[in-house]
This record gives sequence, C-alpha cells and structure tokens, in this order.
Amino acid sequence: MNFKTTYFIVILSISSFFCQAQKETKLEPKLENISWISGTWHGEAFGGQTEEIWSEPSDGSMMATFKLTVDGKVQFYEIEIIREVNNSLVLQLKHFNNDLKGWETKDETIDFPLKYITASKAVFEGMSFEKVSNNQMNIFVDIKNDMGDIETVEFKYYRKIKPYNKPTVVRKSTSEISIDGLANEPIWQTVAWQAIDQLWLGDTFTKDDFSGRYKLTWTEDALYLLAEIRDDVLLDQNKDPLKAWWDDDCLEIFLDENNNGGNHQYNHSAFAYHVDLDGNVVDMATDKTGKLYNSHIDSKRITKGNITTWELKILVYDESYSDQSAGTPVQLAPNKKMGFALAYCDNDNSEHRENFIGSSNNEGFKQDLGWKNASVFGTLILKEKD
Ligand SMILES: [Ca+2]
Ligand SMILES: [Ca+2]
Ligand SMILES: [Ca+2]
Ligand SMILES: [Ca+2]
Repeated sequence: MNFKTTYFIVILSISSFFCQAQKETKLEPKLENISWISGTWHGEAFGGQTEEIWSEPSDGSMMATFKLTVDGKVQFYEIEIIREVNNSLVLQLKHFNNDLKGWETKDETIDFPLKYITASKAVFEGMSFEKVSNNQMNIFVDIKNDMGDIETVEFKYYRKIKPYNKPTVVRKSTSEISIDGLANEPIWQTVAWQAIDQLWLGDTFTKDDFSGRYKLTWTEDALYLLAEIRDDVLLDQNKDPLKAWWDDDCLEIFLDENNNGGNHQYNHSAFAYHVDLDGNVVDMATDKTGKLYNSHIDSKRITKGNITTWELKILVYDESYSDQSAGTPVQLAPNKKMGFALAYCDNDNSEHRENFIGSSNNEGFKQDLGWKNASVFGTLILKEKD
C-alpha cells in the first residue's frame, strides 16, 4: 500500500455532522479550551495501529507526533502542531517516511485553520477532534483517495494509561481446541507453563494449600487458557453465583482487549471474569451489580484428587461492549496486544477467601487494584510462532 499517494489531505466542505455541532456553545479559540487533547492515544486506522502523543499547551502551541504501523512495520510519521495565530488557532503538519525522509518540501506544511471549538469538539477545516470521554476521542480527517474522491477517515482513539511492560508472547493454535478439560491438543503439548505464584492477598500458603500454573493459546475466534490448580479443599459455600463470588474457589481472568489500562470497575474497558467451580462467569456490570457473563467463557474442569485442570475458551470483547446486548467478539490477529492477568481465589474453610494468588508480581496487584484498574495488568502479544 502506498500511503504517500492515498494519504493526501484536502480542505473540504462541511458535513452534516459538523453542522449539528455548530449549534453547541462556542468557546474562545484558545489552546486552554482544547487541552483535553493532551496525552498518549492509541487507535486503529488504515488496517493498522496508530499512536498519537500530544503535549500540554505551553507558550502558544501544542505539539504531537503520530505513527502508523501496519503488520508490525512503520508506514509513516507525522509531526503536528496547533499554534495560536491571529487570535485563532491553526493545526499544521508534515509527513515523514519510516527513515524520517520528508514527504513535503522544505517550506511546505499542510494547514488546517480552526473553524470553531466547543466543550467536546475542536473543528479545523479538514480535521476535527471529538471528545467522547476523558479516555476516548475520535479524530475525523478528510482524505483524498486514489480515485480523487474525498473520504472522511475516523480514528477511534483510547487514552493509553498503562505503563509499558514487556509483552508475553502467546502462540497461535493451528488446530481446533476442544473444551473438554483434556490437554490433548498439540498446542498444549508445545507451549510452556507459566506460574501462578504471587501472593496478592492473605497469608503465605504452602504447596499443599495451593499451587498453580497455566498456558495460553489463541485462534482468530478466542483466547484459550489451560490452568492446573492444586487446592486441598474445593469450596463452593455460596450456591448463588452472584453472592460474594470472590469468596468461593474460583479462577479470576483479567482481560483488557485494547491494552490501554485505566479504570474498569463499572465499565467494560476491561473485564475481571470470575469463573466458579460450576463454570459460572461473573463480573461487575455497568449498573454496579454482579452479572453472569457465561456466554463470554466456555469452560470445563476435571478434578482428580486435589488437582483440577481447567480448559477455557475466552471470547474477547472491546470497550464498546454493552450489558444491554449480546455483542460481537473481536477477531484476533497476529501482533495484537491485550492486557491480561490470571489469579485464583482460594478458600478452604472460611467466611472470606483465604488467599488470592496471581500470575504477575507488580505492586498494583499487591495493593488489590486489579479488580478495578487495568493499568496493573500484564501484557500479552499474539504471534503465529515464537
Ligand atoms: Ca481440550
Ligand atoms: Ca487451599
Ligand atoms: Ca481497555
Ligand atoms: Ca480452596
């Protein structure tokens, strides 16, 4: 794909969307009124991943860098500024190849004069920013395609709150995984175990009380988990799966589809699925009550003595998931990054769980933040092979 020819921005007419927006109260054309654009944003466009990092306003300008990556390769960069000029604002940018050779000539810039600002929009001629929430914005850019037609491309951006951590590679399964609690599939024979050995809550535990390990794999349709848990007593004191679900023995799967981190307590920017001994799947819904998400995870466990093998198929839902509809799972692809952690709530004989043991050893989980803050999750990267 040649982005240099397809990515040619032109100034254009006003769409109906912007006409509606013009009815909102206009704000002064000052940088302080668009400071919500500041931050690190990640999104998808042109069949790849986009990253855009905006500085805070200072001394009359804001600056940004932009990067587009497709299939793990950088397609181009941009340097952008928004500056105050003649009692208004102008957005200016230049494009660069992956070796930083410029697209435009030395004195040439692509300019987008400001049209207007509202509390949630900054509309420039040919490019506009729309604030969806503190952690989500959309950018609309008018682009001339190869046919000479003008298309408005939408960039859906999520604020990156999570600090970088080295991703763990998850290998793809080339054969179907049968959810039967048996690790017969070839992929389960080849990928390595990972430990569940970090004490997040409770007293220290012995090997007989608890030990655990897990493996992951994926296909286009789902993430798959194999967990092997040694637990001396399996306890299911609350038969109602929605009553204190974290106080019975259960696996807890932390999953953040777009790996951006941030608060997920009463929203679906990430999930914290509790899978109980009966296979019920519970997380906090947006109405602040526990809810069954059994359609998201199919599981089977086989217990022999004090060792339980769990095999799970986990459908992956993005931040647009709504508790009011069934939703469509995300199709997985190589190089996709997702936030992930795994834990076991162990209770043998107490009113409340005795231990909470996890797969990751960061301070955030030790401060018991994982159930509400996805920034503490680990990071997975999906690969065809190692
Ligand atoms: Ca199986
Ligand atoms: Ca135990
Ligand atoms: Ca998220
Ligand atoms: Ca137990």
